[in-house]
Amino acid sequence: MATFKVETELHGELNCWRITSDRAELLIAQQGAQILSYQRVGEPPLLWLSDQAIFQQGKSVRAGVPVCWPWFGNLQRNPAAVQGMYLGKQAPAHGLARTRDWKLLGIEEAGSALRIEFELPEAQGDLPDWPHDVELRLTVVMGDALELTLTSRNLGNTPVTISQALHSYFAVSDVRQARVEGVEGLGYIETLADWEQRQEQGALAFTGETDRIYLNTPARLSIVDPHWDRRITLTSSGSRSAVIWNPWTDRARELPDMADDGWQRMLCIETANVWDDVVELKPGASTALKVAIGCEVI
Ligand code: TA6
Repeated sequence: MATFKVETELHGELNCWRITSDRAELLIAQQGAQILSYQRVGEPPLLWLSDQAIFQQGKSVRAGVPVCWPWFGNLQRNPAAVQGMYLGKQAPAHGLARTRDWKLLGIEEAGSALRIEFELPEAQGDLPDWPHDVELRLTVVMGDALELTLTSRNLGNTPVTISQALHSYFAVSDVRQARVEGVEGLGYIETLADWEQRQEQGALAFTGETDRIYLNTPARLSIVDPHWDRRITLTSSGSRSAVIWNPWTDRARELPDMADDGWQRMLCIETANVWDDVVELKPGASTALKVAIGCEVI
C-alpha cells in the first residue's frame, strides 16, 4: 500500500501542492489545475518543467499539463460553432481555464493510488465573455500510471461546443533522438505550412520546428527515447486528435520562459478534441477527455 504526503507550497505567485509517495512526486498548481512536474523515483522526469518557467497569476506555466478549454489555440482557427460561444474581442490563446484558479475538491486514497479532484466553478456562467453553464472537473489519479480526466457537463438549456486539450509537455533526453510512434499513416494538418493537410509516412522524428494536428488518432501513442531507455505511453479516450509541438531553435529563443536550448529536452503531445473532432454538448450531456501516461523500459 502506497503512502502519500501532501504539502502546500508557493511558487512565485502560485499556490501549489506537492504530493510525494514512495514511487513518485507530483507538483500541481491551483491556477489552471496545472500539473507542473511529475517524476517517478529513480527515473528522469516524465513531464517537463522549463528551467525558466514563470510562476505568475494570469500566465500559464511552461510546464507539465496546461488545460486548454473551452477552445484550443487561436480561437479564429476553430470551427465557427466554437468561435460563436465566445463574445469577447481579444480571445486568449488556448482558452480561459489555464489561467483561472480552480477549486480543489479533494485528495483521497483509492486503493494504492491517490485521486485528486479539481473543479472550475467559474465555468458555470462566470467566465469572462463565455456565458455558458458547464460543470468542468479535472481528476488526476496518481498510481502505476498518471491519469488525467477532464470532464465537461452542460448544465444549461442550449448546446455548447468546445475544443480542448491536455497540453502535455514530456521530458526527453534529446528531442533529436526521440520519435513518436502511433502516428504512422495518419492525416495531419501542418500548421507551419498554411494549415495544409498532409499524410504521415512513418513514425515522427524531429528535425525542425513542429506544430501539427494529427487526425483520427489511435488510443495509444508513445514516445521512444533510446538514450533514457524508455518508452512513454499515452493511452487516451474521448479523443480522436492530437497536437504535437516542438518550437526548435528560433521559436524557443522568442519564448521568455524557455531557455534557448530548452527545446532539446521537451516535446508536447496534446491529447485533444480539435479541428473536426470538437465536441458539441447538448443540454445535460457530458464528455470526458482522458489520458493515462505510463512508462516502459526498452
Ligand atoms: O499546441 C501547440 C501550440 O499551440 C503552439 O502553436 C505553441 O504556440 C504552443 O501551443 C504554446 O502556446 P502558449 O500559448 O502556451 O505559448
